[in-house]
Amino acid sequence: MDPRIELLKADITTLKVNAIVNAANQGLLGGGGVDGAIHRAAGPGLLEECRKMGGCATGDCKATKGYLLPARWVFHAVGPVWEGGGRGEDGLLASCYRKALDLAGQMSLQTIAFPAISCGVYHFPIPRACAIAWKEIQKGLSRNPQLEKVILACFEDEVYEAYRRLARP
Ligand code: AR6
Repeated sequence: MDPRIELLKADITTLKVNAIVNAANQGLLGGGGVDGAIHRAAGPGLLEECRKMGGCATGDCKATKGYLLPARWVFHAVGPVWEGGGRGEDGLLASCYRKALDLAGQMSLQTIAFPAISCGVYHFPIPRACAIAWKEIQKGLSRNPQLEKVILACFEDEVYEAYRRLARP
């Protein structure tokens, strides 16, 4: 496993990294799950900035400041809703990770943390989502050598175990 990848059982809102990724929706106006937790921890400034963003397409990612979070930036990525796998879900999920990592590269960031995008309310099968994330992170790390750490914040044991299996040599 690339030593720059770290698996953590953690609430992503507590992490002191340059950017945390949010599993947002197209409206970017908050919601439940990790999105709700990020908005609560960041305070009202985040929603105010989000209102000016004009939403975000599925598979894309947009940056805001982190406000009261320990993280300086929030990258709002919109994962696909799982609809059985025949609607381009794999590619759209891969795109979220790719765009977030490349945005970190463009912004010269060193550390970024991801939740398991689409693995909650959007019902993407967890082992499949983790395999896609894993592959995109390896590729993103080789494209962006300034990245020093990518944290996979696992809120659920199932996500942590899926990554552990992928990390095994
Ligand atoms: N830290 C890290 N991971 C978390 C946290 C947390 N504080 N809270 C939940 N998770 P979800 P989605 C995990 O539902 O499936 C929202 O309403 C959670 O256990 O947050 O992409 C948005 O507004 C799961 O593994 O996101 C959208 O409408 C993962 O984060 C919609 O849900 C993602 O679960 C997006 O759905």
